[in-house]
Amino acid sequence: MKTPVDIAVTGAAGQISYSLLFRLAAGDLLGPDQPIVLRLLEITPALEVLKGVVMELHDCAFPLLHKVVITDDPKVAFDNVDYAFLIGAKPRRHGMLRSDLLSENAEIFIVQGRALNEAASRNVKVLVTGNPANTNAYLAISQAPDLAPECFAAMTMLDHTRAVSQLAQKCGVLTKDIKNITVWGNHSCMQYPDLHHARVKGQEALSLVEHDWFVNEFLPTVQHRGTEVIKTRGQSSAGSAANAVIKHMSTWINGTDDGDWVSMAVPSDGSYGIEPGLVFSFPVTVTNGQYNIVKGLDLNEFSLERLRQNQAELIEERQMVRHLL
Ligand code: NAX
Repeated sequence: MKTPVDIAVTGAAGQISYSLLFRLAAGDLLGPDQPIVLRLLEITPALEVLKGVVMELHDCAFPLLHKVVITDDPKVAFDNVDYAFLIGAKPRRHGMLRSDLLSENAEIFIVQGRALNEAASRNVKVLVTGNPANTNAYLAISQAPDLAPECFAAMTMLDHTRAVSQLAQKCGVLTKDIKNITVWGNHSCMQYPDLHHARVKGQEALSLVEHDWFVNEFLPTVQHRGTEVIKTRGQSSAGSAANAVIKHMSTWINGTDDGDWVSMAVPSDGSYGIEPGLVFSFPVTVTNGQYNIVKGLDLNEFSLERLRQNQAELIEERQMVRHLL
């Protein structure tokens, strides 16, 4: 029997977690012979609801679920964890300014960055999903000097899988036939889902679809998909977000397929002119549990302009929370 692995999930009583926790306990991330301990973090008023979720987890009698810890203390949640899913964040309330939303969430990720620095395994993989995900990840990294910045990433995998699915539907192929799509930049409506290097069954995607479709349908559809889901379902994406959380982390652990890459928001190393340290979504490959930004892709002026817009938005977000550091 393998030693159980500790996994932290924040915002554990929220809707994404309601899908994610059952998949983690079923072995969807670490496989059918790896026992786990779930360490679940919530704010104090949500602990009662979280107890109900834990009752359901126990009711499933998952053989791999060795223990569940629930807490409102980040240091307890992150104690010696190998994987941390930072999902909990405050939603935007009616009439709230973007700068207020950024500040309120910044405080959460500053506290959690410090707690990770103190308590987590030195090889922890931290995936930030709570919005604004890129800036929250940037803040957590800034508070965790004893952890390598490469221990952190923010999630643009849902944008990536949305883009893959839209292109597959347009071309009448399966999603497995699509390779080398990139979502660049910020996990916001500014994001740039890029088809210039994408391939469909080995053929260049942009030779198979009209340029007008790429610019005027594909781009806005992927950029605004989250809003469309809220309009249609009445609630924000949860099942698809949990799926993207699992896909991001399992790719980070197991590696990318030969000849393909995925999109992850990671600290920039200066590639493509993006300011070093800014958490920016790039095409990445993963080997031996380490992500590497794909270098040297040719970007035309259309693409470069969109990268610059994303960089400007992320610098503005950082500016709005800098006083808290
Ligand atoms: P919910 O509002 O259902 O759940 C959030 C949970 O976080 C709540 O239970 C709340 O009590 C908890 N929470 C708040 N502050 C906390 C703190 N300091 N410590 C621990 N827990 C805390 O939201 P849900 O639909 O689950 O979405 C969670 C976050 O993911 C949101 O910020 C959302 O915007 C973001 N998303 C990010 C996506 C991405 O691709 N990066 C896609 C999906 C999602 O929209």
